[in-house]
Amino acid sequence: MTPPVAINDNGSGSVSFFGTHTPKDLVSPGLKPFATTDEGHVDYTGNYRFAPISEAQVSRAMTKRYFADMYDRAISDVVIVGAGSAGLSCAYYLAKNAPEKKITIVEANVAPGGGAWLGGQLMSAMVVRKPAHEFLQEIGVPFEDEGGFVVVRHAAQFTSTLLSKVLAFANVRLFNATAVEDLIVRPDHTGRQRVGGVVTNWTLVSLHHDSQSCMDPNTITAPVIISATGHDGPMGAFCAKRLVSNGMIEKLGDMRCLDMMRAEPVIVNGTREVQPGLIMTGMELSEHDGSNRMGPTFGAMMASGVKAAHEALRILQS
Ligand code: 48N
Repeated sequence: MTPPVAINDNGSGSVSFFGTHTPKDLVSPGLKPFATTDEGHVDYTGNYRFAPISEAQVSRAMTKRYFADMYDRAISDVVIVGAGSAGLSCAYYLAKNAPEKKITIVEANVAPGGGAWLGGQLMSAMVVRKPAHEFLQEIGVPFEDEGGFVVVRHAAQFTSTLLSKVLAFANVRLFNATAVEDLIVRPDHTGRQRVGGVVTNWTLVSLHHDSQSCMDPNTITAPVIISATGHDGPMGAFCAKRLVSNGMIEKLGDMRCLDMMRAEPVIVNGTREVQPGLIMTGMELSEHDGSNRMGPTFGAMMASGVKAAHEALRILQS
């Protein structure tokens, strides 16, 4: 890509911008670009102007990057399915501790974050039991200390902070509005069925397979898949359910009733490779194993996500 060059209005009315010449009728001759006053401040008195651009430049800026990412991430090191609190906590720990690994997150919603934008019952405060609050300290989210637990004043502050940290890692790519609609499963060298990747499509396509035929998907292969698809929503517990329909497990354990004290340690300690190549984390695990839900406390999601990252590193290094 042509390196950005300084804006230079050479008086001819044509401004060379990022190495391409913009038609001079787009830039009034003699006007300072970016509406700067003589003192160098931005002029908001009605003279505000943007540097010129063409529609093609915008489309190419988007498509070049998106499809280059799709091409590059067709083979990833780790695919994380679901960008909720467990999936994002996992992505953070993995990206930070394995910067050489290509980590690809696939999130069905347009907005990543899953159930962590709010606390419980659409109330904004987020409760995190100790010692999981150490993850909040790690990513720099302030909280109020209540003794055995802490409270983040608005769950969106946790989710947006974590998202921004995850997306800042150079080895992370996020494909949101993109659904995993199947798994890639094939025999490994021992003949055992191994999960070796995911099958994806834009979510709007995945939700409309019944209205159109032959909307074939895309694939991403990777030695490790981490499923964090939660327990609810239009595609909740997707991979757990697919293991059943693919005959790899007999049936779902089905999430049990709420028991806050018991649920969180069970989810964290139970985070593991549930099938060769497939690690499960967060609330999807309660559907797979038949363990209790914990309700509106989120420490187990963070700790389970971090444990899933440890499991992934173990597999990648074995
Ligand atoms: O937030 P969730 O749903 O899942 P977790 O496990 O990260 O966090 C769960 C947590 O929010 C709770 O449920 C709390 C603790 N409550 C417990 C309780 O007892 O009620 O995130 C899952 C993400 C969502 O963003 C989905 O859109 C996404 O996964 N997703 C998918 N993305 C891509 N492909 C799919 N097939 C898919 N299915 C779900």
